[in-house]
Amino acid sequence: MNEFMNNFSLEGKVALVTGASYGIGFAIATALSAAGATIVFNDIKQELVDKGIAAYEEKGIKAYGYVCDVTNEEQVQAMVAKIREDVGIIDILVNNAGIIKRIPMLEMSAEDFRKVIDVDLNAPFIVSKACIPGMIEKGHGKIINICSMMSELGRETVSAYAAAKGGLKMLTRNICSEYGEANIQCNGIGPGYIETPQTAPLRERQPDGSRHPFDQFIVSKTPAARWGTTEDLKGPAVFLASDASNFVNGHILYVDGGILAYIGKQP
Ligand code: NAP
Ligand code: GCO
Repeated sequence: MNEFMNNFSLEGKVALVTGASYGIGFAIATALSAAGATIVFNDIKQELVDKGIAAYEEKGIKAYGYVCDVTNEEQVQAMVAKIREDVGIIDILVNNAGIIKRIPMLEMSAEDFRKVIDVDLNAPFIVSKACIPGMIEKGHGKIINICSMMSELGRETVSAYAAAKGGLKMLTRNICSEYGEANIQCNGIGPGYIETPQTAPLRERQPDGSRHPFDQFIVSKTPAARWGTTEDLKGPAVFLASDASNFVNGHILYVDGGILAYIGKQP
């Protein structure tokens, strides 16, 4: 690789991607691995961690998997300490783990609202807080928060998710503000609508075999005229995890096919 391209290398770096047994987290982890990083991931269930390890092995990646609920600060602190023992200090953190509950606000319980906020906003705070001391010790660090278009826009039934992802955008900017001096860059990736298990209900074929109305709506609202795939997120993730982005801080990089820039086709 020529000298300039070495800026995108993650050789010798330890990357923790939360909730990365499958989906966006898994794809981002495989990309960071391809750039040279050692991959560490977690999931809530041992069976999913085991499945994840096998899935990484199928791609020729030796990943380190840990059972940890990212909303539980004690578990997170213990996991980060164990990772330091087993693998090393975490250089790159991708706060990917997330849930969504699509419920009209007036039908949503406060408990359900809190659950979404807990995973999608409180957990990135908890995991970042656990990883930053090690990054300070090493003199560098990269934190990538997986935000969303809902960090900018609302829509029916996703009040908790939008509130959490909007908050995650501002947590990203605050970590940037508080730890930029320690050579820690904290940025976000804001995926558009991506084909993963989380959005499967929005793409289900109708009984008559036609496409889901929401599927058609998103394709019409996206200049790229398609849903994103996890492949689309790999390059942006490697960029934000690498030295090539050392002066990019507090930025949310939207990977959305242009949907946020587009008012939509005249009916
Ligand atoms: P996904 O397929 O539902 O995967 C989410 C992952 O997070 C799963 O591995 C899940 O594990 C894990 N997780 C959930 N709660 C957890 C917890 N408390 N502790 C540890 N792990 C936990 O979702 P995805 O589509 O890949 O999305 C990944 C991230 O991208 C999320 O933050 C999501 O909000 C964001 N995003 C997705 C899209 C999209 O269109 N798909 C767009 C923008 C942003 P379990 O299986 O054990 O629950
Ligand atoms: C929804 C979708 C979105 C995507 C993503 C868009 O119900 O609107 O799940 O929220 O997951 O966050 O960026």
